[in-house]
Amino acid sequence: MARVFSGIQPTGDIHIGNYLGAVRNWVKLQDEHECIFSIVDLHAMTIPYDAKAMPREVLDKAATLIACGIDPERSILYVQSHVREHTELCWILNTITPLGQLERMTQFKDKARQHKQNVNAGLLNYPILQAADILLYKAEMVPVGEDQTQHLELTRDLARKFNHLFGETFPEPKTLLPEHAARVMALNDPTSKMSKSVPGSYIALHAEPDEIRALVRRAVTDTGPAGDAMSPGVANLFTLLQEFSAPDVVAGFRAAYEDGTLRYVDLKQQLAEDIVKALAPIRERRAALLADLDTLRDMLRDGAERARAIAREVMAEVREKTGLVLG
Ligand code: AQP
Repeated sequence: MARVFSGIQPTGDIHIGNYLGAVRNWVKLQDEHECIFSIVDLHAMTIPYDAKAMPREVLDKAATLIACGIDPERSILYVQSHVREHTELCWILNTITPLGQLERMTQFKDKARQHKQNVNAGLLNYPILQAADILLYKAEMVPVGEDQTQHLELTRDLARKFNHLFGETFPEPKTLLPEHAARVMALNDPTSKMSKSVPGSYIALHAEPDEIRALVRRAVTDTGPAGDAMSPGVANLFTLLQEFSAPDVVAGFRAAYEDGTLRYVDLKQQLAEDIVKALAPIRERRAALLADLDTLRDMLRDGAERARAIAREVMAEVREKTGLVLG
C-alpha cells in the first residue's frame, strides 16, 4: 500500500476550503492507502498565536477530522510536535535548502506582508519543516489543495538533493490535488483563496445553519449575468454548488445563468440550504467527540506512538547516511 501523508494547522477553524481541497480526499484515500495525518502545531507557531488556547485547538481539530471521516484506527492521526524527529530532520534539510528558493515562496511573501511585525525565521523555513513532515515517513503521495503545490516542489527538490548527496533514501512524493475545488475562493473577496485567518472569507465546518446562510447571502457576486465570462465570485458559488448540490440543481442554475435569467438570491438560497444539510452530520459528530476529551487525547497519544515507530527508523537511516553515527 502506498503511503500518504498530509497535515492541517490547529489554529483557526477548519473550513469548507480545507475540506474540499484536502480533507475529503484524505477520507477517501484511507480505503486503499496507508495514511498518516498530522495536526501541525509547529507550523502554526510561525504566526502569532495563543499558547494557552493551543491544546484545545488541537483537540478541536482532531474531533473535526474524525467527524469528517478520518478513522484514527485505520489511519495514523497525531500531533506533529509529539514526534520530535520532525524537527531533527527539518534541521538537516535546512542545511541543503537554498535561501533564494525559500524567499521566492508565495506563501512566505503573503504571510510576511500580513505579519510585517513578525517576519520570523520560522515563517521562511516553514516549507522545510513541511518537507521534513513528508519525507520523515517516506510518503509517496501528499493530498493537498492547490496552494501547496509550490511547497511540494521544494519537498521533491530536497528529496532529490538529499539522495544525490547521501545516497538513495527518500521517494519523491507526488502532489495529489482534488479533481474539483482545488482552490476554493474567499466568499468576501473571490480573488483570494478562502482562508481561516480572514473572517468572512470562509464557512467553518461546524458553522451553525444561520451563520452559513448569512455568509452565503453576503458572498460577493456581480450586477447580474452579462453573457460573457463568469465573474470570480459567481464562478466560486458555482464551484460550491457543484460540490454540495444535486446535479439537476446545478444544471438548472447553469442554464438560467446562460440564458440570463438567473437571480443570484435564488442561487445563494439553494446553496446555503445544501451546505447546511451537508455539514449538519459533521457538526453533530464533532460536538459528540468534543464531549469526551480524554478519549481524543488517548487517540492522539496512540497515533503519535505509531508515527514515532516509523519516524525513528527513518531517522536512524538518515543519521547513518549523514555521518551522525560514530559507528
Ligand atoms: N481555499 C482553499 N481551497 C482548497 N484547499 C485549501 N486548503 C487551504 N485553503 C484552501 C488546503 O487545506 C489543507 C490544510 O490547510 P492548512 O490549515 O494547513 O493551511 P492553510 O493554507 O494555512 O489554511 P488556510 O485556511 O488558508 O489558513 P491561512 O491562510 O490563514 O494560513 C492544505 O492541504 C491546503 O492546501
